[in-house]
Amino acid sequence: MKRIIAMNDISCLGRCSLTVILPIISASGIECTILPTALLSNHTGGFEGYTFRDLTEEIPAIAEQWVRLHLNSDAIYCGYLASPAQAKTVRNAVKELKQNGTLIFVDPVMGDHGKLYKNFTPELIGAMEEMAMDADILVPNMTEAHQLLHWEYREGPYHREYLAKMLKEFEKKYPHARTVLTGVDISDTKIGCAFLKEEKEEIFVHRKLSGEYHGTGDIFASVLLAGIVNGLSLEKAVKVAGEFVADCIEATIQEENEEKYGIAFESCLDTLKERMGLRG
Ligand code: PXL
Repeated sequence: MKRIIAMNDISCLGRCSLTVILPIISASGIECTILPTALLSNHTGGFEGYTFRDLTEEIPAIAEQWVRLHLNSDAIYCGYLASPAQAKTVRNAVKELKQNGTLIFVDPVMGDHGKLYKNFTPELIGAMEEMAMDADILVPNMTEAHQLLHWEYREGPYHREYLAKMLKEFEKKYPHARTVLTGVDISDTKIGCAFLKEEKEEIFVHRKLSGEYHGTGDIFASVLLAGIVNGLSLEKAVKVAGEFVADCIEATIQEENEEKYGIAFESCLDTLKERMGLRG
């Protein structure tokens, strides 16, 4: 069975980070080995307050133990980082655990809708830039993409030329990575993803639904990575991830849950393997 190591926090309430990554990767028929970086009562957006336990100290010990066990992995997935010190520790752990052929997948979680999440200092953003340098696949949303390039934030809708320019800039600044821009506003009714294919920008568009749900980026990224590890092309994996997110949001709207409680992806989990062209 394939294996993905997911280094991310556990936000106990609010459906994001490991509480969505783990079930989605598992439901895609891939073992998900988790390395929790922090424990929070809930995510840092939308709720009044949160508790936080930093698990940075545990990371090197866990990574060393896994090296002793010769743990192999098809991919390592890194996301939310709690502090610059943690970023350094996570980068070291990735270096230790990476083998020939391990895909490094970085979701540079920093903010959304033009705003940074709480706690994101310039130093932490700098640490995220360094992490992005290690990525084979990098999946910033538009808020994060502007940050990573040091561009002033510009709201959508985004035109093809702007996205092409941005992607070319990513190719220059992060030459090692294939960058997929996510959650790209195309129009009032359409949202999509953009990436370069043979030097030309490709834009995948799907329907935009109302609501700004927490954890959307984590769900998209988990399906995308699971699809790639299952052998789908980047194009096909982007399409599967976009459609999955849209279907989950539709299911969520029917439940009339508040946006901070995240996307009700549970009812769609059993469709993942089929979407990825896998049997049973
Ligand atoms: O989904 C991104 C995310 C991950 N982890 C924590 C967060 C957020 C977004 O707010 O607060 C702790």
